[in-house]
Amino acid sequence: MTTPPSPESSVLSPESSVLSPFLTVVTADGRGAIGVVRVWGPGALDVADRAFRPNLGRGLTASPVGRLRVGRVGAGLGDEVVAVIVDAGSDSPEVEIQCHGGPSAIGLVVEALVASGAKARSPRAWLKHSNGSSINTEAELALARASTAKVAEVLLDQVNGALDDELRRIQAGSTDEALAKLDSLIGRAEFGLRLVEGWRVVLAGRPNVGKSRLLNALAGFDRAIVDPTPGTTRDVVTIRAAFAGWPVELADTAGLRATSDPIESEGQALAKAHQLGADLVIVVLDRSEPLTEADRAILAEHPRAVVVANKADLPANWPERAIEALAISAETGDGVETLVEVVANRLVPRNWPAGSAVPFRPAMVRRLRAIEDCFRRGNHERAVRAIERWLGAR
Ligand SMILES: Nc1nc2c(ncn2[C@@H]2O[C@H](COP(=O)(O)OP(=O)(O)OP(=O)(O)O)[C@@H](O)[C@H]2O)c(=O)[nH]1
Ligand SMILES: [Mg+2]
Repeated sequence: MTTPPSPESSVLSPESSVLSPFLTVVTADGRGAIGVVRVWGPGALDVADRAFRPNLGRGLTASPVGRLRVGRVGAGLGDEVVAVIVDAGSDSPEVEIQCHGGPSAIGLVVEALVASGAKARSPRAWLKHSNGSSINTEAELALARASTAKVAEVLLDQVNGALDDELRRIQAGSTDEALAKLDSLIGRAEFGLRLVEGWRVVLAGRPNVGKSRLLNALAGFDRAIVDPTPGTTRDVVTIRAAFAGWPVELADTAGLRATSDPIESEGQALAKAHQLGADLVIVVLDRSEPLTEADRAILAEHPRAVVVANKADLPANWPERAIEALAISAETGDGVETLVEVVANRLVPRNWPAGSAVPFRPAMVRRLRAIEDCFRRGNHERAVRAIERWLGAR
């Protein structure tokens, strides 16, 4: 680490652990058009001032709050940046530096700020300092990584205080009201947790029924190998997709049948493990061939599965009503859209009105259960205090 050029305007040095300001890369990892770095905490203005070389005029600290300044930051030529003082208050001074996106430009800026005396901190730490409750912070972090617009909508509601407000109502109401509200909140947790992690859907069926073809049809591109040879898929092949706007990790698995091939049977063990952990299994049957014992065994294993009768473009080999299944053709795409709808409705059976409180982290669900437990035991006081601590925590 290089020492900053004599900081006359400040007593801070990079080593002063108590007073040194922090820097946080606010934009997500990876490539992007711009990168945003915030410098915050005591001494933030001085540190940013030392790192910033204006194209025109005096140093950054001479600028009023909100005025955009163009200049450079970083060793050598550095990166061309826009810097702006967001808050000049002595309590929480803060500077935003907008540089080019991508790891190398951001790296240059971060290095220069560290050399000027800032310490790198996580986005979580920055959000915690900036305001809001711990729920608000978690929601902003989750929102930054939201994979679909629908997920973002629900998380934005939580950023705007839907869950905090519901907790306040629980705190203010009677024990009975609190218990009813907690019950429905906890009932939304399954949905909330999947918003962040995605739902897991797995294709299952005997070899050659068209699982891989269906995965490709749902993906919209050829991800898995499709071949008339039974036992083609050995590994679990996954794609990320959105079903009616809900994020799904869709997995294709090895076809299930008796086999003496050790690799194939390893693939089948993986397939079974994956199917067990799934939120939903889609059992694929081949309607152009007679139903087999293997088909029936797989159906019996997954009584809650969505069942499809694939290869509907070929002459049928069993009557439509023999089994309750959705006729589709992975080859032509017929019925695939309906399948997507059916799956989405199974994953998210109901829509809560906009602005609903939704817990979306396992720790939140644990907290809700603990609070519910207090109310159940008649310990109203303690439950209210637990909510207070939660809402007060940053
Ligand atoms: N006509 C027709 N053929 C299909 C359809 N779906 C799949 N196939 C064909 O059936 C064969 C097997 O398809 P795959 O998708 O590889 O089957 P799989 O279930 O993944 O098979 P394994 O990986 O061996 O378990 C290929 O030749 C596909 O082209 C369909 O809807 N109609
Ligand atoms: Mg396959």
